[in-house]
Amino acid sequence: MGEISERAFCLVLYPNMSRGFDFTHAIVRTPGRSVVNGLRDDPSRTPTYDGVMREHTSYVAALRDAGLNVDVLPALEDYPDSVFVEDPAFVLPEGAILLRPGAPSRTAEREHMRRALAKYFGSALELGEGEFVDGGDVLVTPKTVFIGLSRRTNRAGAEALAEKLKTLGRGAAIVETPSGVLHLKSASSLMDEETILATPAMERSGAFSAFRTIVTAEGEDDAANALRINDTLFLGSRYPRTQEKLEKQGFSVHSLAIDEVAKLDAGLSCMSLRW
Ligand code: CIR
Repeated sequence: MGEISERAFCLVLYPNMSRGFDFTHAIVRTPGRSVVNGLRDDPSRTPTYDGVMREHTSYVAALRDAGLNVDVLPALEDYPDSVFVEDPAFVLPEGAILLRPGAPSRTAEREHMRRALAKYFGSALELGEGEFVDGGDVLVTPKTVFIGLSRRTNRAGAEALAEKLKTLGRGAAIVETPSGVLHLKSASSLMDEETILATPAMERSGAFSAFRTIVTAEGEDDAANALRINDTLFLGSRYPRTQEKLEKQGFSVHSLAIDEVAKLDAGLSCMSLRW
């Protein structure tokens, strides 16, 4: 069976089964000038507003080139981290779930996201009081949605999200995020249906033992927040040796500058919500 007919066959049998990187839409948010005050582990690393804007503009253009219809929301000056739209919500073609970001300064972002998502999804499911999940801790793969426990995502939140996912027809697995990183997806991303790019610590954790893993090159752990969209694999341009590894495995890599957003502990996945 050819690749296309096999996929069509699977979609008829398992309508919720997707490859995990087939998207038509994305939501992004323009960075505010306040982005320079965004949360970060190392306060001495402050990005410039112009630098973040430049990287964001290239990112939006790249998403459009990858085939997405991109909805650009206006900046929210009161919320420095609101450019990282991946964290307050989680979306699938089947529906949207409003999450509850684990950082108090980001709590209100979810109400703004509720309004933005209503246009596409009507009402969204939502996590309750005390159920904290950042979207950066949620990794979609064809059969399982992985939810990482982290400084931002607690067990109550992960379990509540797993329940909501069940109502959307998706199975979930709750895993530990390696210490020292912000989110599960700071340490892992989906390259294709069966391959995960992972940091050495993530690989050692065994969370993705059912997958083929490609481990980031030495000293390039942050490369693990890559982003596959349709046929394009995006990787931060600061990681030439990981790029070489991926290319040796047959991936064609499109590199994007993320030097400024990296100062805010962010990478490629955090600047969009995709479905
Ligand atoms: C934060 O600490 O919340 C932001 N400075 C970075 C968020 C990155 N989000 C993501 O990777 N999904």
